[in-house]
Amino acid sequence: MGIERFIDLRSDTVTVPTPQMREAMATAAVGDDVYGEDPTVNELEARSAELMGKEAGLFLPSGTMANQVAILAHTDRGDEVIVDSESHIFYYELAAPAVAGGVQLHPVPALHSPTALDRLTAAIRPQSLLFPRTKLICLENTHNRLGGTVTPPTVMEAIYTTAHDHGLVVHLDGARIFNAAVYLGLPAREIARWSDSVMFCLSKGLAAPVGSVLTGSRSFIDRARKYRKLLGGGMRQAGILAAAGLVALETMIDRLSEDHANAKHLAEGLAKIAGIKLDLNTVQTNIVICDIEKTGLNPDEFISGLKANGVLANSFGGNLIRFIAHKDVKRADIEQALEVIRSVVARKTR
Ligand code: TLP
Repeated sequence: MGIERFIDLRSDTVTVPTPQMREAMATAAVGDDVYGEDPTVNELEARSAELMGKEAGLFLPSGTMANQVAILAHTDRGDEVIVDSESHIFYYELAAPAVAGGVQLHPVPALHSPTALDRLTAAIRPQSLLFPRTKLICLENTHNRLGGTVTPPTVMEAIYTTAHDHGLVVHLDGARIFNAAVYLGLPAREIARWSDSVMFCLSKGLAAPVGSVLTGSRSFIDRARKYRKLLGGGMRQAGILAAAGLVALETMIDRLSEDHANAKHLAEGLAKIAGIKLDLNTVQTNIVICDIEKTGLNPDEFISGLKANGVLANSFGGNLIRFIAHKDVKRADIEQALEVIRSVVARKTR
C-alpha cells in the first residue's frame, strides 16, 4: 500500500495557504503593480514597512530575489560585500551577486558570533588602489545553516555600529525574522532596527504561497524597484498574492511558537536515539539539524529510509540532516516521525 500523506519536514517553504488566505486571494482588489496601481500590494508594502520600522517596502516573488535586489541597490559594480561564510546569500544563491551585479562576496566565518567584531573589521578593506571597496555587510536572522539560531539584537547592534563607523551599510536577510522575534519576545522592528534594509519571507513559516518583502528607506526602495524590474520581478495583478501575504502577517506570526515547541520536541526525541548527535542549545526556533554519522547510515540511506516510511527530511551536507517544523505538521506527526526515525536507525544497528 502506498503512503497516503507524507510528514514533510524538508522545509517550512512547503506550507500551503490557509482557507482564509485563499478567500482573501479570490476577492483581492488588484491593479497593475508595475504602474504602482495595485492597492493590495501597496497595502502589503506599507504594512511590512511599518512592521520593520522602515520608510517603505517592495513586494518581490522570492527571498532570493529580495536579497539580490538589495545587494544591487546598495552597491556598485566592483564593490565587495561581507557575508557570513554559512549564509544563505553565500551558500545558496548561485553566485548571483557576481552574475547579476559584478559584486564580490567576502565570506567571514562565524560573522554572527559575539566575538566576530575583530574578524569583521579585518575584512573591511582599507582605501587603496589595490583593493575593491567594501560597501555592504549582510546578516541573517534567524540563521538557516546554523540551525535556525537567533542572533541577539545586541550583537547586531555592535555589527551595525561598526559598519556605520566605516561608512558601510547593513542588509538583513530576515527570511525568518518573525521566528527570531517570537523567540526573543520582541517586535520584529527591534531586530530590524540594526539594519539599513531587511527582507522577510511570507512563504516560509507564515505559509503564504509566494513572496517576500524588502524594506528600507524611501530612496533605497525607489532604487530597488528599478532593480526588481531589471531582474524580471515586476509583477502585474500581484495583489492576488499580496492578499495572502497580508493574511499571513495578521494571523500567522504568533502561532510560530507552536512550530518552535514542535522542533524542540523533535530535537529532544532525536537526541535520545543512539548514533544521532545534536546540540539542543541550537534548537531555538523551527529548525533542527543533527549529525547521523554514528548511526552507520549515510545521508542518502537515512533520507530514503525515512521516505519509504512516510517522512521527508533534507540532507544538509556531510552527515547533517535538517528537519523544519511548520504549521502543516502537528505534534502527532512529530511523534510519528520520531517513531519512523527510531525504527530506521534500529534496523541498521541491529
Ligand atoms: N531557504 C530554503 C532553501 O533555499 C535552503 C530553505 O528551505 O530553507 N534566506 C534564507 C535564510 C533562506 O532560508 C531562504 C530559503 C532564502 C533566503 C531564499 O528564499 P526563496 O526560497 O524564497 O528564494
